[in-house]
Amino acid sequence: MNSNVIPTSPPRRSPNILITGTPGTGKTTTSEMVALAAGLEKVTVGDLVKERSLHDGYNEDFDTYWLNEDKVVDEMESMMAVGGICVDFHTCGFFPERWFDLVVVLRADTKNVYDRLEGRGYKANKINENVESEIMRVVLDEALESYQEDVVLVLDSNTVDDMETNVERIAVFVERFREEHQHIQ
Ligand code: DAT
Repeated sequence: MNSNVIPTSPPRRSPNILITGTPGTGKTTTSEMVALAAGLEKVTVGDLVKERSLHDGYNEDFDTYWLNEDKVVDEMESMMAVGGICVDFHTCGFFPERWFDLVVVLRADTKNVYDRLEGRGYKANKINENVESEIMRVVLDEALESYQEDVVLVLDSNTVDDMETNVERIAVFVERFREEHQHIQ
């Protein structure tokens, strides 16, 4: 990010939240709970990429699509302008900074990431790449490089208790944001 440029968010009454983290940290589960608890619309970018072909083909080695970032941003722009969206994706640096009022980075212990991805039937190379990525804080560093520090919230996601506490905390943020922005037409 160019630190001389102050991003301007369009006024919105309801916040946009990004929930990011290494695969297996609990993004999908947490964002579903956040959407329910806080009355946000959930957008799982991985599903959108598949459903609307926002990719440049399939990467057989890693069983995943080659993301076309420009297509994703174009597709999401109009919904993000309205506000009230909870986005879930495992990478975060290519989204426009102005889209998000809160960027949550979920972290989990290596063993949990490993077990969760193994349980999902991922290939060994994909599990190892993600476990290494979690150890190296790849997504966390990307978030800190891409967004203002005070917008980034780093939360542990190891236990069900963690998840419930995280959802509650994010829901409180949403409620406060709405109170503070209720005058916006
Ligand atoms: P992600 O979307 O980051 O890949 P997920 O929400 O699909 O992760 O979670 C993967 C699995 O791990 C799923 O079976 C739910 C479980 N899980 C996630 N976060 C958890 C937590 N904090 N405590 C217990 N289980 C969790």
